[in-house]
Amino acid sequence: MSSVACGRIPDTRQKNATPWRRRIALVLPGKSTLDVFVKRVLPVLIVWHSPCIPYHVMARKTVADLLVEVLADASVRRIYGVSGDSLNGITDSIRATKDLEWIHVRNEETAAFAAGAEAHLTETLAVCAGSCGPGNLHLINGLYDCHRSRVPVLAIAAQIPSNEIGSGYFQETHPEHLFAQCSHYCELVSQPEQMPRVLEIAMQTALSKRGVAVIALPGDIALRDAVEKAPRLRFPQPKPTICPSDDEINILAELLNSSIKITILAGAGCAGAHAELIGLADKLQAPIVHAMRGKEFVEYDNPFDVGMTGLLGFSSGYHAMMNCELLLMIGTDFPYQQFYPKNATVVQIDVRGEQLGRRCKVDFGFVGDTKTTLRAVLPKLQQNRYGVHLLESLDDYQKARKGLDELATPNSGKKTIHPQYVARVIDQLAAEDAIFTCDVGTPTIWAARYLTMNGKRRLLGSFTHGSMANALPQAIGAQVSYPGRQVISMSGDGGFAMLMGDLLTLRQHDLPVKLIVFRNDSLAFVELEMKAAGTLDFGTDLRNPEFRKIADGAGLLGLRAESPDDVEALIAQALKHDGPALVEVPVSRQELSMPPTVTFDQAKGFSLFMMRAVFSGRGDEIIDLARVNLFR
Ligand SMILES: Cc1cc2nc3c(=O)[nH]c(=O)nc-3n(C[C@H](O)[C@H](O)[C@H](O)COP(=O)(O)OP(=O)(O)OC[C@H]3O[C@@H](n4cnc5c(N)ncnc54)[C@H](O)[C@@H]3O)c2cc1C
Ligand SMILES: Cc1ncc(C[n+]2csc(CCOP(=O)(O)OP(=O)(O)O)c2C)c(N)n1
Ligand SMILES: [Mg+2]
Repeated sequence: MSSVACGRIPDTRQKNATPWRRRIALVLPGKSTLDVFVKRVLPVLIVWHSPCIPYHVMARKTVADLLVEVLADASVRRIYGVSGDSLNGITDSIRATKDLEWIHVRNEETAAFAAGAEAHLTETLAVCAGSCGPGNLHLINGLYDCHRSRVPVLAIAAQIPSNEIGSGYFQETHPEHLFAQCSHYCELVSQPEQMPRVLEIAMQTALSKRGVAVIALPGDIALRDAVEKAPRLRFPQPKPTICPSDDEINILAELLNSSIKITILAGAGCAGAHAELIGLADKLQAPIVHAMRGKEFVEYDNPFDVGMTGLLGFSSGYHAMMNCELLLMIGTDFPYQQFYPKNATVVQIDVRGEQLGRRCKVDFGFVGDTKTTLRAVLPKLQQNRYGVHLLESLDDYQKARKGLDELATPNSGKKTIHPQYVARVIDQLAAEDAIFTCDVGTPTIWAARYLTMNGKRRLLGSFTHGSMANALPQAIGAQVSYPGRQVISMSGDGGFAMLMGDLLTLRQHDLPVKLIVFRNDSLAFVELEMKAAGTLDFGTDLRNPEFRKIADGAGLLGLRAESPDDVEALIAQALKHDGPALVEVPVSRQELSMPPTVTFDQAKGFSLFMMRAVFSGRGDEIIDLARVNLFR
């Protein structure tokens, strides 16, 4: 088979080396006249004479070309990944097109998190890729996050040469098994005839089931001639509305009309239904508690907001749920059973039937999307005239809010920088439409408590999967998707260091992400858990470098706060900086993030910790803990 005959007609006006010319170069190396003729003259002749060349000679399209075309046709704009031999066919096709961008990151885990962030923010399919074996294994943790957060992501897991599968070949793994748990669909493409059908099924599955789909594609198959020549599916993404039946809506209305102390627990499933949610709370005179992933959609412009519940929550959120007669869960999968009321009637609305009753005993479950369901039930509701429960909850909220605000003080003139203050400054200085990401660890607490949402701002974390090191990669995906918006990563020093290599990606792609590193020289969240469990903290110390200098070396603006009085000016400087910037803020390590109620077990844990600490000669730490939290 001649490479010339099969080569795609090169676009000589485009980038230097087309796949076609490179293939010829591989066959005829050297700098001979013939080489010059083949490389420079022949392509031009072929383009000139292309109308005369039979279709099968001029229009060779590889499986990889087709893959790229299908993705571009479905409005995918980029693929995040790290290249590798088994991916060469795909990256080569991307190189030759203007429709798809290759976002080269330093670790495939970053690629998956970044694609997840893009999918979350844009609500469209995002794509990541890894080369065979270790390359795509690195994707897995990020893909778990995407899958569990229900964002549509396609992963391309390149595979070893198809004729070697099953031989224990170099880098051999079995992606169909490896990705099975973190995807709705995972298939090997072993024949060109499967394309683009398998790819399209994968894309459709990721979008309609919301989650991850994976195609495993051996490098040699990617380079084979495509059989089908074009995408098969050309329709806009369906957006069905789902409403409970009329009978069910009547039952729902009756339940709500016959209760007076109602609390709403609203989650991420309330996105796009803000007006309906507020209208409902008004009719029912119901306080609204939000679950963490619902914060960005529920908290803003909300006179019924009483904060979050859970270990990181507000006491007001906790009490509003515990004191109600009827708890109405809407679009939430809030996971912690101990924070649900034991004696209230529980009614749940969720678009997925399988979610009903997953977290607590549910008395009535309704399958419907929030907007459609609330629109259907609202006209059937009577105005609740009993406002006491709402007023009490709002009053509680004000007190809880005040308590938390008092912890976010600058501590001016002193040395200790409180992380709450740093979060408050970020909130105050950030743009109207900033996108925040927060690392798992204490940054999640500070984001939950101190960032103000307004309907335009966005907040991403690894809230469901709970993986460290999410904030920087998600910030990369956010900034790539929205180059004009301010993107701020609230990073822990542990989380940041875990995927720190991708600091380099900010310069590589000129992404003006702002990283605020909460440097407490520890895995502080875990220390807190250890204290609460009554064990001595162990394995949580971090001997950190100066992150500012690392940032500097990576070509970012690197800043470091030395005292509370530096914080505001430095964060402002970073936010104004025209490029990526990192602000390292040494924050106190022993900030307690007290849960809304301290359970007996937790209280016992703390005292046990203190006793053990004294016995082990670490009483100084308790004094430190007390000084930071009790006497400030
Ligand atoms: C360190 C750490 C600590 C945490 N502590 C807390 C805490 O104290 N408090 C807290 O709240 N969270 C906390 N979280 C987050 C927590 O783990 C959950 O991820 C979060 O509570 C879930 O929020 P959600 O219910 O809004 O979102 P999800 O879990 O995503 O649930 C959304 C639900 O809405 C449904 N849905 C989607 N679309 C629609 C629609 N259109 N109509 C109807 N239904 C729809 C989905 O099927 C799903 O059931 C913590 C996370 C971390 C990492
Ligand atoms: C990949 C991964 N490893 C370990 C954990 C357990 N874990 C949860 S929070 C945390 C500490 C995070 O430390 P850091 O980023 O420094 O934040 P801090 O809590 O200190 O502010 C750890 C180790 C995890 N969630 N994910
Ligand atoms: Mg830390």
